[in-house]
Amino acid sequence: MTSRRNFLTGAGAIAGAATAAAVSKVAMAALPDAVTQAKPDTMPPVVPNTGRPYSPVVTLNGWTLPWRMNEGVKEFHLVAEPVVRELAPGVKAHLWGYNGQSPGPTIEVVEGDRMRIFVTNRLPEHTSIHWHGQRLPNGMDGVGGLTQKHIPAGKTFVYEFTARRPGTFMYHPHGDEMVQLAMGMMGFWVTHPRGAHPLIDRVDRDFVLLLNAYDIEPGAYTPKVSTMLDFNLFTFNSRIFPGIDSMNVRQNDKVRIRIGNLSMTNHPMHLHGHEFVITGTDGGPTPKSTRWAEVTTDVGVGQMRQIEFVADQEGDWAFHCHKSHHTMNAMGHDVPTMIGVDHRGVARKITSLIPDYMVMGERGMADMGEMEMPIPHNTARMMGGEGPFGNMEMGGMFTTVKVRRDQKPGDYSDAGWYHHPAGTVAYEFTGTLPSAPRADVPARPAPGSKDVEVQIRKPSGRHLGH
Ligand SMILES: [Cu+2]
Repeated sequence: MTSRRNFLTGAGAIAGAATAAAVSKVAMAALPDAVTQAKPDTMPPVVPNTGRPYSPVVTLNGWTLPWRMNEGVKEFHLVAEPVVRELAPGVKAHLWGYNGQSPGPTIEVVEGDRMRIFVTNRLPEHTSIHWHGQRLPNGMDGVGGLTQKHIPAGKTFVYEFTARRPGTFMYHPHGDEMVQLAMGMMGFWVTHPRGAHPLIDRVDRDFVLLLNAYDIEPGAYTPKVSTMLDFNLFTFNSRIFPGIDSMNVRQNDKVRIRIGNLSMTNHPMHLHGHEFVITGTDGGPTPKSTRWAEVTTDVGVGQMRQIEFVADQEGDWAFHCHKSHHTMNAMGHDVPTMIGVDHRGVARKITSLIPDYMVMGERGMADMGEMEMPIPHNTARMMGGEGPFGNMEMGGMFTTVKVRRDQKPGDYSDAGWYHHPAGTVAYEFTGTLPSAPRADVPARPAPGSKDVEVQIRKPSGRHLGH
């Protein structure tokens, strides 16, 4: 058996990894070590020291599963098990995942590799793993009941197939899926090309992230598993901003971001300051003639997308889902629009009865980001993330691509906030304002005016049918 030292490919990258304890001596004779990772940090790329060479990916707030070579076969060991995932500093969730984390570790192989994947089930119920997007023998497809027996609790099954095409893939259970996906069981898979490929460029940075979502009530630790649409925490790799690391790159790096969606809704993913092209979809690399510049691409449920761009503009560029409730997160449902409604009198009366009563939203929701309303323990702030200019009022599917001239090649560390050249930041105008031309609209009544009780009115005349 390969020694543990050899097994930990790129050992520095797996610092903090620990071997799962409860594997029997008999099992140890055949099973590869089940390496687990306790920390939610972004681990550096794992440079392969056995098998075919490739340029490794970096999993945002995640890690890559080591393997051992066994007579030409790459052997991996996934353990499906309950995990505690830190969603953001101070917020933990009791999820199900693989090898200590949700999502599970990223699996990286090379086109043509033969794999043997041991899957041990330490969940309280049966599971299976579907290798989403792969060409493989039907009986290795992982659909419980259809192509294999479910893996009972406590048992280990073996999957064997060859990586037939390069591309971006995912893995997830195919049995009791609504529960097991809602609990966080999923992972990423990258098959690198065997050599130079006409449609796959060499890139300097190759990031991977899964889009997922949870429904965890404020103060609770465990997701609700019967939720169909009303998820309240939208995550990259089971992390919410400001718990999501930035993607740190060197100026003029060619950057690839691989995105997979295993949530229950689509996510229009948007990059600031650069245009990207889609170089890969579920079916592999896209023909060059189909690539056009975008700044947003919708990633549907069950889909994978690869975007690529040259990071030629220095700065801290936002990268986020464009559904605003997915970036702000945990917005309460059924909150009425209060903008423009003066309810100070009402609030005063209610406060005399309920001292903690707060009226929200009168001037927009931005006050929420700074307010010190007591929230239950282990609850994500609705809008958070302190930036160099104040609160970013984000909380979910949001992070940044930090482009720096002096970021070293291969260095993934966070250089801190961008230092803007003098005169390049939006600033306050302090001169005299010319009067702005406006349409002739009636003046708004003063707050408390007797002749108007409800200040929000539907437009009439031109907006028939509203
Ligand atoms: Cu979204």
